[in-house]
Amino acid sequence: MAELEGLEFGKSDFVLLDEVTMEQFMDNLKLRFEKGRIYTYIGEVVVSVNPYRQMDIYGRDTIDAYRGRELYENPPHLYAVSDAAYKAMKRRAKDTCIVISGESGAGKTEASKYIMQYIAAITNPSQRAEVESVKNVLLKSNCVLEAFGNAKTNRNDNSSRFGHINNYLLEKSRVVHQQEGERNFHSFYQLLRGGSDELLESFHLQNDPSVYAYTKEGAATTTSNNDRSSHKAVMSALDVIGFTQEEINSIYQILATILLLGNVQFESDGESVQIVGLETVNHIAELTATDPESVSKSLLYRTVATGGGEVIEKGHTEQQACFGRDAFAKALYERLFGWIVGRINSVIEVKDYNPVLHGKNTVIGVLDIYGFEIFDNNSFEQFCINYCNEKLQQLFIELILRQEQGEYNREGITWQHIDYFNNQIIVDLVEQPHKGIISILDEACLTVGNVTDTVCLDSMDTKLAQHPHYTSRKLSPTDKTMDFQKHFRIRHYAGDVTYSVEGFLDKNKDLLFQDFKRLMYNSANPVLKEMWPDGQLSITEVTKRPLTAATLFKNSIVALVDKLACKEPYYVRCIKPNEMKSPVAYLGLLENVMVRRAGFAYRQHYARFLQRYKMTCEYTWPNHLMASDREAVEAIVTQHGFQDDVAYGHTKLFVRTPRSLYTLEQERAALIPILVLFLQKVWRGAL
Ligand code: AD9
Ligand code: MG
Repeated sequence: MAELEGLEFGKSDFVLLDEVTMEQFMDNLKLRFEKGRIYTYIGEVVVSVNPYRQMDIYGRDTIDAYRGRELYENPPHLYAVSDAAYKAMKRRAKDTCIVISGESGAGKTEASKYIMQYIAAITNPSQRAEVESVKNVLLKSNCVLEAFGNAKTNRNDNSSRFGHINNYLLEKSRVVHQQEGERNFHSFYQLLRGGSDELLESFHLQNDPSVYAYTKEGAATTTSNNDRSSHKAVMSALDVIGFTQEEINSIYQILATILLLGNVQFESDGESVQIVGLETVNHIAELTATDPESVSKSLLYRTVATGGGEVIEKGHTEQQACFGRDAFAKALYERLFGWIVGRINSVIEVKDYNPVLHGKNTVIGVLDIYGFEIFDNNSFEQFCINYCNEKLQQLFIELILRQEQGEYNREGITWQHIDYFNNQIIVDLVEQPHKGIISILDEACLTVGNVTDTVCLDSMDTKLAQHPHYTSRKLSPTDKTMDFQKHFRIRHYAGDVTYSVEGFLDKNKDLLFQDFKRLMYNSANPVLKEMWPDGQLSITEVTKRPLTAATLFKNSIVALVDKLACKEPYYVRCIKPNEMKSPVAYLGLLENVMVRRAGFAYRQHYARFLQRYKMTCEYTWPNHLMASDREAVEAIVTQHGFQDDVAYGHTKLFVRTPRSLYTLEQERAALIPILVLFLQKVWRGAL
């Protein structure tokens, strides 16, 4: 069993702080981190600080120490909550979910890997064979999903750019454009740098990312990922997971198609638009098993249904053609990624991505979702990501309160009302029908005519001027950090974020002409065809008002929240060591401590409590003679004089203020060395 922590490591649970202030919280967090303790609890929530170095705390012996134990029996660790989630699932046969949040680079993905590793390791040997194969697929699928869903960003060389539940959350704008210092998804560089000469030649590709419009921005950027060796690992992982050779070929053909598409250029003679250099088009047709004329046509024209039901072809302007090409490239990648996730899911045979299978139907889902993003320049992507976090934060507070309430009810203890900041008002600002930002955006997108980002911003400024969490430049003209033409600001739960409205409308429209969908559906490659089922609709059947990106995103977040709401949640909150303070604020950690302490800070089963503290009371050491454990616990509480600070539940003792418990802990800590000496003497005597 791992050694118990002494007080020199700070308080292992923030609930035990003398006072819930930012100062005390930070002091404790820093002290523990300096002493190499990267994990601390808030009740059952794990707060994790990224150590940025290999820690010797994930080995087999550590796994054994945590297996089947209660939270407080060992120092705080991811393994302890994993075990709690596992036990909850086993005992109550309920789906559980471990939600991991925190900003980019804070360690979410690493944490999710350790959790999966732990659960796989402690699994019942009778299910081993089945689990072994699932585990193998999971480990391999991580490698594949990281190749296709991760990229180098300025915050993290291996940043996950997708939410694990639904591929709407893939940051597909990255396919065609990246910020300075960042890269496209790893998969492109892996193919270009790691693909064999024959393979690249058959794809009409050169082994140089700087040649392709979509990869050249990030080509020079060094990365800790070794693209060449990763390429081999991904190929073999795909094979192990069960992708056929034909499927693997198709995956890489699609990547090649996207790279070539990016290099398609258009020119206009004032009347009509042409493609520059038809060779690339021929190559694209070859790779997608379509014909060059159809490819050209879909790049240059769109089919539209007139009001009278007549179908006509309309030529693009040069700008429209470029826009269409990029939209096509993004959609190709998004569907490819979604299809890969779907295939992996079907191999694991469970509903969600990333779960560790258990029993027949119950699962532990591990949700590693991107955290709040506040950059120098925040765009549509940050707007969506931050809205997602508002929703999760809301669920977090709600569920924690509900869990507390449920526990009090089960134990027959009176519930007291707890006041807390409800961020519903910010969620409403974004998603409310007719009035919210998404609605205003959608309205602008559906308006015919020349609606620009600035026009849309005007409309937002007018409609939301009174909202306490919205700031318009017009109402605060002295604010020099905001540009009149393009900025708006949201006071998020996490803090203020200034968004640039530039590109919002295009990104929200996310318009993909039906012609591209039909082109792909008519491909002779069955894998590609499978990814584009909606290509079979004729133009008159296509709904006139396709859902916008923001609305699709909203729908998938709502579905995600619904899914989480019926699972038993556990939380890991990740923080970066160099900038601890603001995340502590925006993850609502202090609030979390307060909620936890507002009622009863601490609760424990009578038998467990007794086991831990019986040495501190003469009536209970070494054994008690009372009728029940509960009475024995009452004896301990009374002897220490905090009987007014507790409530007795059916099976558990509830302690209101942590101080009472803290006194008990101190006494226990002081007694342990004496006890050890005593036991050593007994032991020697026995020899
Ligand atoms: V992002 O939102 O996907 O951009 P994450 O997922 O939060 O981000 P990630 O898990 O990728 O961050 O961690 C970033 C880096 O921190 C890793 O590549 C490791 O080098 C480092 N890290 C994170 N957690 C640990 C850990 N427990 N031990 C050692 C760690 N290193
Ligand atoms: Mg990640």
